[in-house]
Amino acid sequence: MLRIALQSKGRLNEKSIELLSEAGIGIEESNRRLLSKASNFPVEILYLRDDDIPQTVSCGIADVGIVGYNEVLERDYPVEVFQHLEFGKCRLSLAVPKYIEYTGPEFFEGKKVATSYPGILRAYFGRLNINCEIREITGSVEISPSIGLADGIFDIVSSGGTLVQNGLAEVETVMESDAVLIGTPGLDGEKMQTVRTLMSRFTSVLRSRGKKYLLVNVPNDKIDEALKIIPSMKSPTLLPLADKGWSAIHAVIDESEVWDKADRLKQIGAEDILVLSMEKLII
Ligand code: PRT
Ligand code: ZN
Repeated sequence: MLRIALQSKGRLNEKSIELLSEAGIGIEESNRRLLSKASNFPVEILYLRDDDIPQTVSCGIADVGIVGYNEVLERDYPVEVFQHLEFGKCRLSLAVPKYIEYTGPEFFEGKKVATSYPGILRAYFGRLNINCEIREITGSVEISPSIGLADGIFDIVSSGGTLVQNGLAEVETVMESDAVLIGTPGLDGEKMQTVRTLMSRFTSVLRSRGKKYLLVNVPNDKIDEALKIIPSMKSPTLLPLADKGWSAIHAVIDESEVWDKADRLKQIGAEDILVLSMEKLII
């Protein structure tokens, strides 16, 4: 039985459960206690605050966990980073009051910066040889400059709206983050096998996101042109139609390219273009 630590509430909770569910691991809503079993896969779920997940995984109380990469770097416990999961995307940036004429990181020499991520920031300034006083605070970092607590801040940025509302300008991006699957170093063979199955299911789920299944009928003398328009993941499927002289092409394409490819296919004489949602793409 593999024990997975998830954030109990907060930004990563829902998306973590959604990813597990799309990977075929069901957790009933009513079942979400501190520790609960999944219905159809050998895992149990431990719900924790995100701050506690790296340590819990590092010491083996949970075998794996899903947490922001920023927390993994900040806490700095020995854990394996198995997989980036492409949700909870954000960046950790330095920001200063917008009226400041910022010229570069040396601005921070001898200054004070407020943050909840002192470890990552200390390492950054260390790499640049900049002496800056780091003031660790746990919440509302963005108001620190306006109350005279610091000259700048180092915090998570997503849309940038919070910085703008507080009269701050983002000046340096120190790291990019997303949710990651982490694990206890040196998991035994059986647990590692379950982790591999889990990762391969996650990969399938992540790859099928944003993809569509395209079916299109093309005159046979236009197949080569059509195949140039629809490069597929491998070779697209080509099937002869009952109507001689025509074939059907099936392919998986990015959702963002659907309209462009459909327009170009119509221009070369393709007909009956069907675009379907893709349930799963198992690799
Ligand atoms: O209760 P618990 O301790 O478990 O949760 P928490 O309150 O410490 O964390 P939570 O749920 O806020 O965030 C969990 C993780 O989500 C973070 O560690 C990041 O990896 C990721 N994440 C992604 C974010 C954001 N986007 C985000 N926008 N975490 C926080 N924010 C906050 C940020 O702190 C700032 O106040 O949103 C604000 C900025 O957002 P914008 O859109 O205005 O730029
Ligand atoms: Zn937290």
